[in-house]
Amino acid sequence: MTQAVRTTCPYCGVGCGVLAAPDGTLKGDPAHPANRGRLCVKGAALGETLSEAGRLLHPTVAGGRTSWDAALDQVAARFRATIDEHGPDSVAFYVSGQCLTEDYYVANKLMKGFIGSGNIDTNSRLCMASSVAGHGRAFGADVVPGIYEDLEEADLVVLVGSNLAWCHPVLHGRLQAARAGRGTQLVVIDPRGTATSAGADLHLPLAPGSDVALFAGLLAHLAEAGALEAGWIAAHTGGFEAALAAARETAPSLPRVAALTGLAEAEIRRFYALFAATERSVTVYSQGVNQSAAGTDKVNAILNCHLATGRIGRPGMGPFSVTGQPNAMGGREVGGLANQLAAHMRFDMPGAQDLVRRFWGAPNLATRPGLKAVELFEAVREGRVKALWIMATNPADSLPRAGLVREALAACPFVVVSDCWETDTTRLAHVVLPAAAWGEKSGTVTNSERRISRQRPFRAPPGEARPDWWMLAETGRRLGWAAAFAWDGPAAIFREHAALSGFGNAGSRCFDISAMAGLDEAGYEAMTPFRWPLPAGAGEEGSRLFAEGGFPTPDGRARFVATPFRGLAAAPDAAFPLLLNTGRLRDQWHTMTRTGQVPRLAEHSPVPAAGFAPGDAARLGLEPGGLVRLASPHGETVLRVAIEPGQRPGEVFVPMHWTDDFTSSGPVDRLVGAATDPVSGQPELKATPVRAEPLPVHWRGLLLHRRALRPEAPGLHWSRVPVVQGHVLELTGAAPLPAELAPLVEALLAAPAGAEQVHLADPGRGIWRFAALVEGRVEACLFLMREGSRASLPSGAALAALLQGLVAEGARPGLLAGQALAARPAERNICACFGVGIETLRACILDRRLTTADAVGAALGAGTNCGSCLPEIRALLREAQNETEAAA
Ligand SMILES: Nc1nc2c(c(=O)[nH]1)N[C@H]1C(S)=C(S)[C@@H](COP(=O)(O)OP(=O)(O)OC[C@H]3O[C@@H](n4cnc5c(=O)[nH]c(N)nc54)[C@H](O)[C@@H]3O)O[C@H]1N2
Ligand SMILES: Nc1nc2c(c(=O)[nH]1)N[C@H]1C(S)=C(S)[C@@H](COP(=O)(O)OP(=O)(O)OC[C@H]3O[C@@H](n4cnc5c(=O)[nH]c(N)nc54)[C@H](O)[C@@H]3O)O[C@H]1N2
Ligand code: SF4
Ligand SMILES: [Mo]
Repeated sequence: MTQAVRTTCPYCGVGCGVLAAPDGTLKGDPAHPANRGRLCVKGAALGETLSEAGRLLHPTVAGGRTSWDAALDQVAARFRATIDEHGPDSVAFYVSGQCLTEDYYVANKLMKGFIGSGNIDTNSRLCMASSVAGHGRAFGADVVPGIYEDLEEADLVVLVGSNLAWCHPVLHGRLQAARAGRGTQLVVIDPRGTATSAGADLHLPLAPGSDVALFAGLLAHLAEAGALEAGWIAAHTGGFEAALAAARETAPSLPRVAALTGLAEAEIRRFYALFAATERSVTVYSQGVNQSAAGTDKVNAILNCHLATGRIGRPGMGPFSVTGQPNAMGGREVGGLANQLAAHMRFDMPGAQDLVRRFWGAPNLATRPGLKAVELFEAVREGRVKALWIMATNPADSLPRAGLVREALAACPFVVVSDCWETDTTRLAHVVLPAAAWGEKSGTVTNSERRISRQRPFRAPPGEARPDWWMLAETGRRLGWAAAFAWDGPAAIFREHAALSGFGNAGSRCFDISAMAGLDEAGYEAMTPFRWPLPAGAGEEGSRLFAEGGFPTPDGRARFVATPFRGLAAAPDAAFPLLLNTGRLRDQWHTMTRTGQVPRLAEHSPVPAAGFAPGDAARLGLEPGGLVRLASPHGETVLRVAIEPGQRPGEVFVPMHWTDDFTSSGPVDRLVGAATDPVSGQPELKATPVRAEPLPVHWRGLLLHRRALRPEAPGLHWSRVPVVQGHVLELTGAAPLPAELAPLVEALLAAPAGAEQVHLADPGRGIWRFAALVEGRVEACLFLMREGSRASLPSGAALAALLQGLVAEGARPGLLAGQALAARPAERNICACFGVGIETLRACILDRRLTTADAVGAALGAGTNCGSCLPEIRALLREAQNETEAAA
């Protein structure tokens, strides 16, 4: 590599361009229109995820290493035998918004076109399915009408169920920069106070699941306030009267909206007035909307308000579903959801099946939708699906009722998993296929604003890892369809996908990139990011859509959808009185296979915790840093307690990220219920009734180890973070320390045979320290401390330093007694780039009377690199200002 390679970040749907330089450094691509050179903290740390340690290197069958030929022969033979005996619907693929479009296209073609079943679904079912369904109902197709500039050109941005500051940080940064210039009003609608709501002009902490009522009330208000765009409604839409009538039934009055949403009338009135008065309004929505048993209605309730005001497709106006995964959109474009066919065609569109059948030369084409994710795993558990291929997703941790999902996988006669790392899902597979990862594979992704960008390789895959499209195409050939799966690389697949998008289209489908159908290898190599639609002959890339109507419905009109209000799928009751809300943290990505390897990304939130409102914690007897047992009808777990002032009373928030690899708590999805939206099939992941009870803490400990241990002991709770050359586990004991410590110490220290052991005990003060060395190198180190002891544990960082270098023989007795190991600075890191903690920030702001984030940056460096911590720094500035004002 002699020149920098232009590629795209593999995390969120903002789709930032990344430049990989020949010297191995990565930075934001100034030429990419999504980020113009910026990266958030996860993107900035991508270089630290490229280690080959822990990668899957070779195909395995039943745990034993084998060749690609043998593994793929086995996959094809088992799928063939199952299909022959039980029919095509007895097999399934479960894929992912993290597949590249080319991978996705091949998977969809193989299942729907040639195996002949609709049984391919994707983790987008957990992510965007309600938006897809809502767009389909209103617009006739799954189209996001806006572009990123709209967030910068709006006078009002409403964020519904979106923690944009943490989940789409670069887009949030663009919005904040625009706000500084034009004073954009920001309204955040989220039950929980977040880093996003902290910077808003108005935060509406509505009752979980009540969005439909709030937006029904808004539609009714717009009608009353004379804010409707009657001419536009008449020219470009249908169904308005029925939708308004339903809205008025749900929300006949402000007090009624207040009762349903739990909000104060004054704050609702303020929001409604702002929306009615501001033409340039953008409503951004995400998982607080989608992941709901009323998700599709939530989407349509929002779309109704934009259609009623004609605020769509014009600068600074429109509804905007921000996508989660890097290629959530690409998956929807190829038709990767079980109820889609291909290229934005659905099974029920007249002529669509015939068209796809002819284009693919696929006499076997599936003729009806397949099973949606939750149903699919139900079918696996019941034995109706007998062979399953999972690709680029980790359902053993990320699907609701994860315990049942694991049972399903364990019971399934044949499970294939392709991944880059070992996961809780690969452990349940018969065949594990090592996939090439980001930086090693080539293809395209589509971001939230319909922009297609290249991912380009800049390093060779380790071992025998291969790209996903290749494994699928090889399987297709082995199943007897050589000609249909004969591509020589991703460019050929992309050309075919582009051609299908234009096939028999003639303007009937928005998704059309047929201008790219003739792209040769050099053209694919040189492709610059472009936005669809881009039909053959188009002069320029696609931009905003639908300002002048022209919806892809039979009559060209958009549809208002009546959205009667219904509550949560399962409401809290006496047995399970709290609601479990789940979601994301700033510095982790999903099930942590990549971000979980990076020490500095662990520092922001090192321990999985359940966040309670202060009043609830007090009532339940929960102490910060203590342990809580959370139980739902589906499962239970033990977590650390965090008190979060922004938490809505009656709710507890648990991040979705942790897995069995990182904590004894395991994935929170073991507790989460699987009630689904009747239209989209998307599960309600943000509202499961649970019960919480405190557990006693008898002792605490820290374990440093070169290996990623998963220790077991009675009452032991642990969580692991990576450090340079090893791991640190935080230990909390819910059972008393045994009188005889040795067995516990032996189990935790897991010292290699023959290791030299050093220990330092002070039972009087209730603290014990142990180390194991091999040839002068620290192998493991353990600190145990009785709860209530006046001693303290060292910081993980101080402990981690022991892994560096050799310990001279004479120094070994004193190894565990050093000054650095004596005390633990209780600081949480806010700026991951420069390692600046919260107390340092607070002190500096107060001492130097700083009032702007720029001034903090100048003083401490914090916030001057990726900017992911700026929302938190601004919140600290506001906190300091409030304190100063209160004191004055
Ligand atoms: N750091 C980071 N960024 C990510 C990801 C990641 O793993 N880590 N994942 C990416 C992916 S795939 C996705 S899908 C996106 C998700 O991005 P977001 O949707 O922004 O993230 P979440 O934290 O899942 O949920 C957003 C908010 O919905 C709120 N909420 C819960 N119930 C309700 C409700 O009934 N109504 C309303 N209005 N709000 C509610 C929650 O309190 C939460 O703050 O993030 C993407 N970006
Ligand atoms: N309770 C709760 N559950 C949730 C959510 C929530 O908010 N709350 N959010 C849901 C949402 S929106 C999402 S998107 C899902 C995400 O859930 P998952 O998709 O299960 O999460 P990831 O950890 O991103 O899994 C991706 C897997 O693909 C692997 N991988 C990475 N690159 C490649 C590649 O190129 N090829 C292959 N074959 N493998 C690769 C990674 O190592 C990882 O194991 O979780 C859902 N589950
Ligand atoms: S905002 Fe961050 S995670 Fe999302 S694409 Fe950009 S750099 Fe990647
Ligand atoms: Mo997602």
